[in-house]
Amino acid sequence: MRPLNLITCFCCAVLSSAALAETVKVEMTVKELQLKVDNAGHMQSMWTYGGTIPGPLVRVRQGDTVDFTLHNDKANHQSHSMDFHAAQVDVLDEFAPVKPGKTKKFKYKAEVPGVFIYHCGAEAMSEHIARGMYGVIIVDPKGGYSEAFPKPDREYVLVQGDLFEEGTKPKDITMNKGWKASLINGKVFHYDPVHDSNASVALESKPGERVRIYFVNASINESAAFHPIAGIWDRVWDNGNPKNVRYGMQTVDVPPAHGLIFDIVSPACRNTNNALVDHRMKHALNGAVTVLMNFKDADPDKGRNGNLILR
Ligand SMILES: [Cu+2]
Repeated sequence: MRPLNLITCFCCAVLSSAALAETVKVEMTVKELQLKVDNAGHMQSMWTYGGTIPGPLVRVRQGDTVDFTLHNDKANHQSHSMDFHAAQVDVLDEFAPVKPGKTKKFKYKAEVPGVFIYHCGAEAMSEHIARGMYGVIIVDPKGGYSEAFPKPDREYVLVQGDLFEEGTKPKDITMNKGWKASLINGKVFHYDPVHDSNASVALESKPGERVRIYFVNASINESAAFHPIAGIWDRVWDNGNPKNVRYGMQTVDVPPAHGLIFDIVSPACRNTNNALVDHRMKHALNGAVTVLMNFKDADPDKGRNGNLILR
């Protein structure tokens, strides 16, 4: 697979320049494999783009053309597909399923800015998504940053998904039977050392920094009520589009297969912590809590230099 830093590295420069639209090559290989789904290392049979949940972050600028290739590894047992929510194409053509051992290519122009999910649409779609076949594409606005859409100090991607009991039948998954936990970037309580002593990673920033969260809900049936405990969302952009701004929000519902941008600015005068939660308690207390630590010695590399998804 093409190293993803090739896809993500140029965009910081792009936002501040008047660069012409480019063609961005994106290549992914579907892998069906055993994956760690929590911080203790429990494995479960998952299906993935490129071997991780979520799949690789794709980042382009509004107006760019995405030149996409999907390989379905010949070791796989299932047909798979790619549905980019940032694309305006033909569901029966570009998004058609690809058999094991086959490859599919298509191109599209990313014309609408925002944060979009991509996911598998092969039958049964609920099972393919619930097993981890999703990721994020950020389409940065061609107008770049402005007073209305300020440059953040740090950026993180959080994708919430489902975890079902191993072996749950597709028709039960569709009806949410066998649901057992929420995943954040592929793991239960991934960034929450408060609820999970095995968690070793949290989001970090310095006091007073503007932290931008690209939040995508990949749960198959239920919305996520996204709230920053001990904070208030400074601004929220629906679908991540700079035109869709709201100020001073506490809890914002994110429906399945949708994405929003959330900015939070911590008090500049002291160290603080936030818990970024899905305030639906059954989700929060089963995995959907992310700790954001705001302190003077925050890691300068976290949330920067293409390091948006902490693995
Ligand atoms: Cu699939």
